[in-house]
Amino acid sequence: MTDRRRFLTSAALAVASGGVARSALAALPEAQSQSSAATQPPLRADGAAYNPVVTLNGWTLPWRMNGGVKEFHLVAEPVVREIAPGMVAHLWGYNGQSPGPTIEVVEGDRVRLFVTNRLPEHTTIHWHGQRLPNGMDGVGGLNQPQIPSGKTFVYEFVARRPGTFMYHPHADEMVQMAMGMMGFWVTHPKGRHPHVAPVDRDFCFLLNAYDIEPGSYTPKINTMLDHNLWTWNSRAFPGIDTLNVRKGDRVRIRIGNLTMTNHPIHIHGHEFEVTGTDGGPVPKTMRWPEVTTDVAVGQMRQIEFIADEEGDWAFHCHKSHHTMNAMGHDVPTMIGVDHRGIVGRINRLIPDYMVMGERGMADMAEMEMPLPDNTLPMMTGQGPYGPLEMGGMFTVLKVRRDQKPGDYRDPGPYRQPPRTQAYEWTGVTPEATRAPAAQPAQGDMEVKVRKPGSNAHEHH
Ligand SMILES: [Cu+2]
Repeated sequence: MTDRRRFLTSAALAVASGGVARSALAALPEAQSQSSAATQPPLRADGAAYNPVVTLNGWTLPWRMNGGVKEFHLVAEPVVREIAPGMVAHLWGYNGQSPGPTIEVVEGDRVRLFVTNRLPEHTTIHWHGQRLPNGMDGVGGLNQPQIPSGKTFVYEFVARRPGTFMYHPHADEMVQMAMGMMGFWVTHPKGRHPHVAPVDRDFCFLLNAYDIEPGSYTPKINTMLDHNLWTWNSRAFPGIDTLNVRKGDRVRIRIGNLTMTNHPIHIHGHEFEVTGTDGGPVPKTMRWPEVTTDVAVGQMRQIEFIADEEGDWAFHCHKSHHTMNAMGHDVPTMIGVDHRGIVGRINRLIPDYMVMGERGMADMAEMEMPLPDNTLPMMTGQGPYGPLEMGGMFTVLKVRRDQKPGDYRDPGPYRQPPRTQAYEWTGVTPEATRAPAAQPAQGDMEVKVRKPGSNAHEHH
């Protein structure tokens, strides 16, 4: 499926021995590519003093050393990305994926990045948050000419500041970012840093969003806010991998937002501190506990906590529309509407009319609803106790006593110890005080019927 093992081997060799022929070093570094959307294990370089990051549903780009310079090769190109099982999107990205691979270096490293443009139009790369020479900042037209289709440009600078950064085009930005072009950059501190703690697990992902009509494959690039796919690293629940950690681990999660709205990221069962932004590490005296942090547009938030509560803990964006997939929008509220008797009459006009949401929307998650090709159900995912009724920006932090250090595999569902789970009350239920029931409107009734993928029909 992938040539990653070979890439890792050749990268490791290059890192270990510098054992690449002088003539080869005069050429471009091999452009390595990844075809799997599964989380790849961390890229451990020989002799590196840092604990490498793990990119959720992504990977880290191997490099080669050339005369003391770390060389990377990014290729901007059209890619096919699986958003979740059952749906693929035609996006633009880097080296086979959207987002592109994570670039991981150490403070003080001199970095040379070859950027080859295989898109049908020009592009550039802006290195969001970095201190660098003005001509390396990547704003097309302002700092450099755009990189034409088919050409390769070289960026070179020293990673001066430790921290978490992003990269993305600064050329036809609305289109290229709506198509999925973005990636992460992590600069580890050189030696011990007063505001950067060593951690046991270090995860990163980008918030992104797409508007892809059910049944189609390419995002609508002009959508500003009303996206129907809210994704982490171009994956929607249940396609987002879980964050698997050992009980007692210090966990760092780096979250960058390159969507066009803010995302309040929320964790269950633990409190965290924001230990860094794209402006750098936050001094310890300036941190406070949170369970939700808003990641505004163009921001990065780095959160840290001790994972000391065993279990399967939800981890998600707190905007409820962002934990839903396509088809959840534009549905009228039906709570309290009694459809009995009406469905039969409507069915004579519209044979496949279906009642949606007269008791709430939870039925949607269980319903065997026919979907158009290449789309995801609005509420989905199965847990050990039933449907999760989630989508979009949702995953699970799995904390386990017996997860081995460095093991990122999914340990499966958590089994609660006896008498530690909510249970049904089977004793006597006292009569509760109730508000008077709302009276349904009498007389004429207006019913609005909508089918997925069709225009609204109104019947009176
Ligand atoms: Cu959100």
